[in-house]
Amino acid sequence: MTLRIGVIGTGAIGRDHARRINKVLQGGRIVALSDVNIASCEAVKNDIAPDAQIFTTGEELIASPDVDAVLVTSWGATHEQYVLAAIAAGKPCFCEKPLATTAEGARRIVDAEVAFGRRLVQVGFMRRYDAGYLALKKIVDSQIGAPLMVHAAHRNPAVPEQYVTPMAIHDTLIHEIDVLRWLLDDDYVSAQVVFPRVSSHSHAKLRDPQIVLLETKKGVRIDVEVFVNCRYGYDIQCQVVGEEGLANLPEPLSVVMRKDASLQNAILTDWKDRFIASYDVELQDFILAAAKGTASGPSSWDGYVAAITSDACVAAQETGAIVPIALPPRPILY
Ligand code: NAI
Ligand code: ISE
Repeated sequence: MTLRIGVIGTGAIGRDHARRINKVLQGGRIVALSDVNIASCEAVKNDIAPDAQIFTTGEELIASPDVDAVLVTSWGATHEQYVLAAIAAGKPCFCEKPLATTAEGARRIVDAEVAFGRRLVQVGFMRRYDAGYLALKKIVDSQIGAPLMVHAAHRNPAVPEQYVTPMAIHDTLIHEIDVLRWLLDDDYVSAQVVFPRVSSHSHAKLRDPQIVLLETKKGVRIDVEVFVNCRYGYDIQCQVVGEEGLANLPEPLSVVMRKDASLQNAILTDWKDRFIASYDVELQDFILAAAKGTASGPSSWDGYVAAITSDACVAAQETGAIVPIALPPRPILY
């Protein structure tokens, strides 16, 4: 059986996910598209999904009897309404990060899924599927003793003009928020944000770079540098220091060249290339689970915890204080 998939939001990542479903992965086909910008739907239909029907609204796409499962890849603030509609229709739903832009919104999704009684939602935290992070986790779980500290960095070469200070948390750091709690099998108890000197490549509404300090229940101390105008490339670093040794996230494969009296290897510049294989694996996982009427991988609960942590980090940005993070009890569905 081929899973009939509808995509809501056909911008950068919606288009890329549609491409991988129709041209790379097995078991799924894009049959429906929706976007407030109809021209972007038409472009995806022409280039990638010729047999897709275009719907005026995401809700109509979700309700269509021709759609078995939904990808929500529109702007973050619109995710909640579509994920709730997919749950109400009983259809599996892959939602890009963030699950919702507030913790209250993410909680409404958790409550709706719990009331439905079966997992339907996978959140697009693709790093859990990344070969490098999986290899790092294996070492952290078995080789370096109890983790004590994590030093991480999330660097983008540049960001659009509309990217402002809180986005460093809910658009960018949110990947570390999720992947580090998965890597350490732990939860956060507090957050603090400190600001170094501002880069001259930033602008008035963006304090860049930032250093986010997180503490976990087990007492691990984490520092994450978020630097979104670093210029030199798209660079994701993660080092876990344990009682018996330390482990680094592997660098992406790159040829080392000796030339003109220098030693060089290229650094990627785009998240699409850095995590290309992880996006493939996460969506293949979604298709397999959705064909059975359910979802696996990062859950609504993970999206909710990320939203709570994200809110605490934004409060920490605004106040300069150490902000406590408290999680409600986890429903047994998760
Ligand atoms: P984008 O701006 O390129 O595309 C978003 C699309 O959503 C646009 O075509 C826009 O017209 C459409 N849209 C906005 N409101 C809508 C609505 N109410 N209904 C239907 N369509 C609507 O943005 P991009 O970069 O593709 O990001 C989309 C989502 O994916 C964001 O939540 C972002 O955080 C996430 N993302 C995740 C990445 C990852 O590494 N997992 C990487 C990049 C983005
Ligand atoms: C973007 O939305 C992503 O999710 C990328 O993975 C991240 O590196 C970037 O900072 C975000 O803007």
